[in-house]
Amino acid sequence: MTKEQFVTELEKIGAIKFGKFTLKSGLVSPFYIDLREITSYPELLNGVANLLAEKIKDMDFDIITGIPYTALPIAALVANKLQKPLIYKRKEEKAYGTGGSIVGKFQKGDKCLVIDDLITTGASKIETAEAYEKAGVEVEDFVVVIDRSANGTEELEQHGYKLHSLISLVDILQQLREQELITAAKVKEVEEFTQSLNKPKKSRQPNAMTQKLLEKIEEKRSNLILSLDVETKAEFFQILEAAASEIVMLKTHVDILTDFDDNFIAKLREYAREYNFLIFEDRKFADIGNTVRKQYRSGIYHISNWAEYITVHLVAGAGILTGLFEGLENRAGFVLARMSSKGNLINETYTRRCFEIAKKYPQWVAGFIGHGHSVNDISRFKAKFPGEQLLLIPGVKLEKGTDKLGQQYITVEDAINGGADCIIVGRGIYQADDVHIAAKTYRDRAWKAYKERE
Ligand code: 5BU
Repeated sequence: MTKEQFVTELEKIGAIKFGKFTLKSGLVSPFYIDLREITSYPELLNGVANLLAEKIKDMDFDIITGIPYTALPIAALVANKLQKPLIYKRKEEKAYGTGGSIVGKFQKGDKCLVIDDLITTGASKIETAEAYEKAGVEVEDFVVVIDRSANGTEELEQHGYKLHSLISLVDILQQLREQELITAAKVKEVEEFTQSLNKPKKSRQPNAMTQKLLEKIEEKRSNLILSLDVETKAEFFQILEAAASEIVMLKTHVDILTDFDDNFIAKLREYAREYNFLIFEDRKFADIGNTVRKQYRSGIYHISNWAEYITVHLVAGAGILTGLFEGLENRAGFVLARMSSKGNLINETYTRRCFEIAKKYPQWVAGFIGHGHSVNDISRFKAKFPGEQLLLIPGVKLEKGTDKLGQQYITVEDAINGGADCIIVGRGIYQADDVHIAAKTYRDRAWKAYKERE
């Protein structure tokens, strides 16, 4: 089977499609490639394994792996054809039994060639390589069946890895165009889409973490932060599964969980990667610098390892920021400049002092948590921010109201029209009968108001 025949067959079985597809990342793509089902077509599977084997046969490696699930059967066949041993890494953490997460025999220092079906960005490949390297396996080369990436090659190169690809998206477009299976307009649309992913992102913000959230908002077209305040992992992931495609960031209160363990964090990060959202632990640090440093970086939760953002009370003074963030990269806080609960003790002087401190430490403050009783009240509050920090507003529901313990809710539209860059919603979503529909409703209403505000 030639590469061209392989592409023709892929198109025939619907593994390459053109249309409008909402990706897990929330982006809408004009094309979709999914090689999962080639296992149902022995000739295709064998054909691609032959093409890959031919491509890599002279490369220098001792063992082969495939990234589960899609690439694993392909890699098994390639390994067999070249008479090389195969290893693989479990996708899920093992709950019991012996041994680590790598299956198969290897020696420390073995050079492993990694096969994958596709590449979009290099991030997950780099993570795989790092996991193998931790176990003593060396990784240098990646081979993918289809390179549909914008800049995966460069990204891998920056980390010292080399990407080889069998077929590129450009090859596919060219061939299908020649066969008149797609229009010239479609080719252009696909090219523009991949180029838009590739655009160098200009930094408009002094704080890289403010910028990071802003970019994610635009990329995912969502300013919804879900506050997932439930007590068991099972419930947590069930709700997350239903809402993940709609949110830009997930807010946790990790200490609410009754069955927290390290697997929770691994799984949470996997979701964050797959569904393209950021992680925010609402820990509300409030002690002296020396203590918060330990609370943040140590203990059972090791929050600084996994939460990109945290919340911070400045009641103890500026030392808390140094204690938390000094020496760390890609971490920032949201300062509680106002709260949503009735009768809270924050007054205007306190809020102003928060802004003054944040002005001195722009590198550690991505934004503020705030609230207000009206659109104007919130707008006036935001106008006093010392820089371009973001405003996140909790206490948001579809209708105004309160709960029995003093929480005060404003509407999605009031929050956004007042200047919220993101809304934080908890019970409005996770207690809904249909979590997905609720999340989508909040997301759509917030996004509409946000775009109309521009
Ligand atoms: P709710 O279920 O939408 O009321 O949850 C709101 C979440 O936001 C919850 O996790 C609170 O701890 C968090 N929150 C808040 O409600 N009000 C505040 O002023 C701050 C945080 Br700060």
